Amino acid sequence: MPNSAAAVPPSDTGRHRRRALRPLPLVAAGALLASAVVALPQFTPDAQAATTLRGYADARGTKIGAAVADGPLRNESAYTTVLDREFNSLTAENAMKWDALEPNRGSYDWAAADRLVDRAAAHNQGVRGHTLVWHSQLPSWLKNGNFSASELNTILKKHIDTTVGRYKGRVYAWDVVNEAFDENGTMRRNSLWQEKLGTGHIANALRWAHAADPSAKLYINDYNIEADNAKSDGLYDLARQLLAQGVPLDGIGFQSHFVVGQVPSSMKANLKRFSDLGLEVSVTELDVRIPLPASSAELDQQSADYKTASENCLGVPRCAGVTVWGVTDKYSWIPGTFNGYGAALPYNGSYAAKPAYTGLSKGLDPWA
Ligand code: 9MR
Repeated sequence: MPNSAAAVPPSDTGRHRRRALRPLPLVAAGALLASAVVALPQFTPDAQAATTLRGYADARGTKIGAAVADGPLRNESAYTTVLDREFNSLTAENAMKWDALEPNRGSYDWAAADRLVDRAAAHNQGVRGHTLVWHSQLPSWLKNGNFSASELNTILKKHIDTTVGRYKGRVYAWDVVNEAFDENGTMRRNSLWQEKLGTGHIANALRWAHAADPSAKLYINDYNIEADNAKSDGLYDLARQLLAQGVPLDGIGFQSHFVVGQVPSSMKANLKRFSDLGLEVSVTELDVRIPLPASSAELDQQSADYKTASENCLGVPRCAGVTVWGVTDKYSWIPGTFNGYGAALPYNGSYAAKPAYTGLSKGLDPWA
């Protein structure tokens, strides 16, 4: 995949060195005002650490995450070096999906999911669980099993009990329900769950997940809901209803798979209306695809898009963080799905930081 990105080693810029020194006067002021100040910003003691994405995210008490592919996690040191240095949250790109966990009924394969969770713990990173109820990536025994509604209900409950229970206390947030909505804002009709169990399966899934791990934040996650549009209106109505019924819904995940130059102008206001319901909001799968080959103007626009998208979340009360859907263009899902597009992530295929990296770090920078 062509990658014409300029390498921008984040720790080599004078701008970052300058920023790293700025917290000191605030700390001194904080000491003077100790009794009056309720919440001082949390500054990292290590100025150099603040020049990484995770340094900035730690400093402002938020999460910067990446979706992780199991292959390079196991055997590519350039991949794990970036992961450990730059991110304080990991999402399994595929390893926690149902087809990966239970390929044959009753026979589980936890190896890849455990690897991610163990690795995250060893590197002081949180884990976002992805995902429990989805129409896609279902094992064929389930998809083709022609189960009755009552059987499906039992199967879904067992899946949630087993999976959430296994990682109890080790996954800080779960995408419990993924992509349940149709584009026009009505419930998706081609989902096995919706067809057989009706809309009630969403509340049930959230309740079961809460029972299995009361400390995990429980999310509904979707795409094309970043703008104020019919789909986000539909989700907003559902979220309000669930909250009114006392269903344990904690947050909304805005996937944020964008095309370069097309971050919706209503994104921040849209996230805020969900936050105003008392819900967390998170950007859960951010990437910005470019028609290939990417020009330097497009890479600069992509950088601006990463900054805007992350600021749109972090500028809203109850934003819990931003996750990027991958690390390097080498392993992005984009070229396989959107013909002619790619270059969607902050690192190019050779692990050089692109302008997008700088844009994202500006969006995260608590001192900007
Ligand atoms: O990135 C994932 C890719 O490797 C898988 O082949 C694909 C299968 O559907 O799923 C991708 O991740 C999706 C995520 O789980 C849900 N939102 C859309 C993501 C991109 O398709």
